[in-house]
Amino acid sequence: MVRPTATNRPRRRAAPLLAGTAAMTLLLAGCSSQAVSTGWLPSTADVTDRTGRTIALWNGSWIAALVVGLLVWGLILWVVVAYRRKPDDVGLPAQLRYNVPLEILYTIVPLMMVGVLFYFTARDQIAIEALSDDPDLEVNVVGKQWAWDFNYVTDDVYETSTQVDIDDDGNPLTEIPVLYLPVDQTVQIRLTSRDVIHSFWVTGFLYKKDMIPGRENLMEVTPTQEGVFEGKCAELCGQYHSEMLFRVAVVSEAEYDQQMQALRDAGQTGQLSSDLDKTGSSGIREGEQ
Ligand SMILES: [Cu+2]
Repeated sequence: MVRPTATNRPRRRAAPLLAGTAAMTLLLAGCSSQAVSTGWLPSTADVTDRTGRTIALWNGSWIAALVVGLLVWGLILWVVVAYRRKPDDVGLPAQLRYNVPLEILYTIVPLMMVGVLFYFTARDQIAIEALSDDPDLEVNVVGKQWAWDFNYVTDDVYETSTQVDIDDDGNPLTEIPVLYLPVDQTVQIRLTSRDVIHSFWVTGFLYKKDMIPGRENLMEVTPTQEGVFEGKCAELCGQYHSEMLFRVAVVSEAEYDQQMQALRDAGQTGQLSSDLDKTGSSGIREGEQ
């Protein structure tokens, strides 16, 4: 048998290391600084008045988790190496139990970690969920299987929609309903449902909230960047849940006014009643009045 020589041994060990380094370099090269700074979330800090806070909380939690992870992995590696079995060891090593300082340490440290995560989460949640007394605009978004109605409360007009048809590749075949919001204005969104539980989710806003039948959930946001943002239902609500799509268009005040006028011109004034069922007809059957 030929024993490995001193020269070929390190090379064999270096091969997986080199492959690992190459893979890591490729992976990191694919990350733009933008992706890193937003923690790979589908948004940036200037989309609404609240996205920056959400991104900071997300990144902070990851950094804290990584620091704890590195510490734990380091300690594991250290004990594996430092306390490995020596050739002249016999029997079991000395067994350690009822070490009170150690037990206090591993009870208190996790409690402190939970406390830190809880503090920052509660602080940001309170700020994100805050409602103002006089928002610039009120909108009532109604979820229904499997589409959306938008009641522009302040402007007293409405928009209604039916389910979006999607082909096998996920491309929309019919028009996706659009909720228009004016930039830099605080909008209070009142969320309701006509049938089952849905969830109003604007991915770019990094914000979503359930729509529960018989209840009104409130959320408030000030969009600070013009653009079109994808929205979807985030609560499995039946067969065509995946086709329950919408878009939020954040536009200038002039364009917003134009859109409201277009709805007025189309005769869509007033508000859609919450008594309507999902087909858009009155929930009251004939003869029941
Ligand atoms: Cu839904």
